[in-house]
Amino acid sequence: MKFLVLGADGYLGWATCMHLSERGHEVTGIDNYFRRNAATQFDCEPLVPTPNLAQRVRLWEALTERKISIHIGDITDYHFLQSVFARSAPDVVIHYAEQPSAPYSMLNYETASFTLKNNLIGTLNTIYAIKESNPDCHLIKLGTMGEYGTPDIDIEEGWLEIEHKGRKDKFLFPRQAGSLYHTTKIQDTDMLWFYVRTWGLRVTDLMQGPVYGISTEEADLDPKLMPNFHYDEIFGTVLNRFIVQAVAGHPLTIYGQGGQTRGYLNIKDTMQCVYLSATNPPEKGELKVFNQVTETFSVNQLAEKVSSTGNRLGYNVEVRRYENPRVEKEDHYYNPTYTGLRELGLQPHHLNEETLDGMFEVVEQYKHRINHDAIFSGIRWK
Ligand code: USQ
Repeated sequence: MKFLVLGADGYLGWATCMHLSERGHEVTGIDNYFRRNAATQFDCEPLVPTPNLAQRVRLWEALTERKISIHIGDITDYHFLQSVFARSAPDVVIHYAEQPSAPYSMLNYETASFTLKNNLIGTLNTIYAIKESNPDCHLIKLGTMGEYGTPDIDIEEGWLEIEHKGRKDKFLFPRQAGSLYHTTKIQDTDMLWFYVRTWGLRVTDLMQGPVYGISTEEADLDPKLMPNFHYDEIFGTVLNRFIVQAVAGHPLTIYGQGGQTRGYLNIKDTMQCVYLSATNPPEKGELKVFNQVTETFSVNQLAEKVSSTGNRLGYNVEVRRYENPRVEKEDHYYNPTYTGLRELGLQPHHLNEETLDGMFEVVEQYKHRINHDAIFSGIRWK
């Protein structure tokens, strides 16, 4: 298949490019280096140095004799996006090219407005480019479990059948986000569903939970191919942060009571999920939705796992409760369904001692690069 990966320089985008290329597919990637530039601006570089995309593509080719084509540019520039579609003629587009950070979206007016424009116009442009170049093309869009929020009822996989005054119909499951970033993902889903109904596009919307991990089959070939592992308050996800904090001798930063529960997955499973979605496309005029998580944990449970592994490995891990900078429930019901991808063949990598040990080992190697100032400044929701 011919794949176009939007956001090819990101934590998941680059790993996905290699994963698809390794399986013999033709891969083109686009990135505007937003995250690289923001990391420089906020002095929060990733833990492991990541060469730029052109350098990584050259290294990948030298190691595997497989080519990945790269275009540096912005998908909110429609003419740029159209020109890449014309050259690469994709069968599948994987859309990761969004501002992915909840704290960034809540920093100030400029970052809020950037998040809204970048995420919504990027999605609109992708939809138009597909319609104009090849309406049969399958769009795989990364959404987030955070679209559902933390309702006091079970979370279904995308859809909910409602019976009202004796009649029944199926609707998108109610959504109520906890940040402006998460809100843009809801707006994306609404936009996708509208164009699926109106233009008959094929779309898979992946409701992904926070991802952790640094190792993938392909990235393990060379440290320069590793995903850009962030541990800072803006771009780091909670488990990756906790491991770096444990190694750095910084207290684990539990926000509030730590009862916040989310569905998590290993980056290796993101690769599997995206690939399974690509090989099981929806019909024309169908929106498939999968909840892309493999297990659920509270923040307290993650802190407990990291501190017990860290202490076993000889780190003296302190766990501390910080006043929660976010507005979110700290003690709530959480029971999402996530069977769709399992039914397609997903073999989950659960969060076990071996995975944690592996992450500690990599973080220890790059300990000298940890910037303590980037760990916690308390970006407040209000
Ligand atoms: N948390 C802490 N301490 C920290 C960092 C986070 O207690 O040092 C808590 C947060 O308050 C939250 C939970 O851990 O309750 C998860 O936070 P996170 O920063 O790992 O995840 P989040 O901001 O929700 O966003 C991340 C990704 C985003 C993705 C989302 C999936 O950055 O791109 O969409 O996970 S989900 O959370 O399911 O919406």
